[in-house]
Amino acid sequence: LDQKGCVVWITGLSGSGKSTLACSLSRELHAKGKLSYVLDGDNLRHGLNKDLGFKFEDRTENIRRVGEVAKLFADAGLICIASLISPYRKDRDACRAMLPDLSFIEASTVYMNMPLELCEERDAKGLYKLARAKKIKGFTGIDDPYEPPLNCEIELSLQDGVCPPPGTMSGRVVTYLEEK
Ligand code: GGZ
Repeated sequence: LDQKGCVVWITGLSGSGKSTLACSLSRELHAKGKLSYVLDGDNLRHGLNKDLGFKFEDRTENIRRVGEVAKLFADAGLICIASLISPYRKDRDACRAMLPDLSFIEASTVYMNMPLELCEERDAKGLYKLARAKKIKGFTGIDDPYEPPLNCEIELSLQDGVCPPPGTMSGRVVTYLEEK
């Protein structure tokens, strides 16, 4: 493999575009002949992490496990793209510390500065609606916290009030990876 493994960690609210960015990034890397693999929080909760819910300790364990798996992929030389809300700074920092010799890029998605409005407007699965109706408790951004990164490598946000297309955002990540 003519590439060095690394982890691209995408954090942000539900509906902020993490999975879309991960998918776009993976395609773009593939087109450049780079091997990548996407670890999606929501998908992994059906298998590896099916025993975990959304309370504080469960989220911590969720992030820890995905961090360990991401490390294995990176160790195998892949560009591992992890896409999880990962709301707590301490959990993201713990993942970073797990990967001392590897690149660890935490890319926060666009909508973190004015996230709720947009994310809630999208509400692809209707979860925000349920959270507002108190039918789901502890939903990130509604009645559970999200701690924005203080030291992220790439911050993606609205441009002139508009969300850039996924290709533009993944392009920024690719450029960053290439520069590294
Ligand atoms: C946040 C929740 C919750 C609660 C279900 N809080 O947008 P989605 O629907 O498809 O992706 C979200 C997913 C979050 O899983 P993560 O593994 O990324 O979360 S964390 O990093 O915080 O462990 C959302 C859905 O699960 N979902 N209930 N209460 N998101």
